Amino acid sequence: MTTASELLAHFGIPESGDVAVRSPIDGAVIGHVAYDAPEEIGVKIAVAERAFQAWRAVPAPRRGELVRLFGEELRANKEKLGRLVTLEAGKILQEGLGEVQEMIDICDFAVGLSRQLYGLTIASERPGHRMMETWHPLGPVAIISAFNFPVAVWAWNAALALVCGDTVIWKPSEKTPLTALATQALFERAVKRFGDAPAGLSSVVLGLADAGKALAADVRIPLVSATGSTRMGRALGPVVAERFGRSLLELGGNNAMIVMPSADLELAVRAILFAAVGTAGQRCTSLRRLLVHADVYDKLVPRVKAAYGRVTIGDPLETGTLVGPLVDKAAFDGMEAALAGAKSAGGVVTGGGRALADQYPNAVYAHPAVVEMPSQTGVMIHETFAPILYVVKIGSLDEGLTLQNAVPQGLSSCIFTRDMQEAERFTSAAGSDCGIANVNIGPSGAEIGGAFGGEKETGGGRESGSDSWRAYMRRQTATVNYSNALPLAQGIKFDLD
Ligand code: UN1
Repeated sequence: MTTASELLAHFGIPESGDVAVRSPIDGAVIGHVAYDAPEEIGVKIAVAERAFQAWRAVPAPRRGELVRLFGEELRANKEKLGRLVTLEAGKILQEGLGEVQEMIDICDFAVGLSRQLYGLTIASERPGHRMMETWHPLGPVAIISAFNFPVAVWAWNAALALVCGDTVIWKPSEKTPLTALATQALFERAVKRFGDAPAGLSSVVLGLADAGKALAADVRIPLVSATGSTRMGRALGPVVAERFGRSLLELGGNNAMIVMPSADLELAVRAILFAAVGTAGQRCTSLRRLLVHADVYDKLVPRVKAAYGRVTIGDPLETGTLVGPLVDKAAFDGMEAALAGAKSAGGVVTGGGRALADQYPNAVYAHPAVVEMPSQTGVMIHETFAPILYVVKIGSLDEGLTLQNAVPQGLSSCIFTRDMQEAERFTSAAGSDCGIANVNIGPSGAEIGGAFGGEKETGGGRESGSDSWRAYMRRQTATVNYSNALPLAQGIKFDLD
């Protein structure tokens, strides 16, 4: 069993600083860090700007080589970094390892991408002219990440940004600074092996909300990519917009599953369990609303409750544990408040409440809760970052779709059905309004190959796969005249005689 201090020593993180970092597993102090003062943040931005001047001139496939080396470091350290994720964020080890795998996958994706940053050539209306679209590096990118995916979401952004020729400045959640420092240490190992990379391609800024705000407000940072709550996005987005910066927001979700009569209920129960209680309900893609057709309601819901009853809650490092701790007491208080609200709206709660309080007096474990609601009201409209699954009975797919879309968030969604027409309707223009729409798969656990993100209060940003890389580059339309004349567009004549 590797301890936190052994892991910190392995990654070369000094145990100094005046801010204690506690593990959500048992509340024990697992390290100390120091927050950056405003002047230090300013220096890091200046260094990132200087590094960008050099990095943008390095051929993209060569930039990809650095990301390839970083992927190698991650492969070699998957177990150790995954364990540190579990210690610091509290997710079970399987999920900690999965998170590092997601980093490795996006590195592989980015290496391939480094030879595919394609632009278009466009037919010019003028003779002897060529028109083209070129994608250029953008500048330093600020990445603000959340506690629940303390390293993978940074990697989605950083791996792409680096092959695109940008530099990155990372402000991790104040709850998870150690995994950020460990990741940065692995990145620096890759830089060393790479040889001639400019200093300061990536840096970590530690601090509270003010540090994020300082990055959001700085004109030297053309893109701010922020993952977290809608509240956080509402505070940061206007700061970036005010200076005409670009923001890429991945905010709250309130993800639903529609279960239709033809569904494979066995599969549905397994998907519900992973999506609703996995990561203790602390994914932005966690399943929060289950919309079940009346024909199968009495078959499915008791099975879901029975499965909940068999879930092992406990130490996330132990094999067999499916539900680890909530990140802190505030998360538990939020869960209690939501359950009280649901009850007063007529909800019938199964589960909920604190677990293992005697064993872990300084940590917070919760029994996942299933809440049968008379209708989709009040608390269900809000995202509560905890393992609460609201269940509502529906009479038709139309009703299910209406309810699914009737929340302010628009991240992920899914349907369980074997009916091809229902599945196609769900993913059609008139179906789910979310950024992610799955058929016979839960709403969480997306692969890196697709664009990740959502609509409405989720913020509209897209990270990770597909053509998300374009957000990290500057588009330039260039027209070259190789003739001896100067024909004007739109046929305009503008001559002296
Ligand atoms: C998040 O919770 O912010 O699809 C990201 C998923 C993961 C990423 C979640 N691949 O659940």
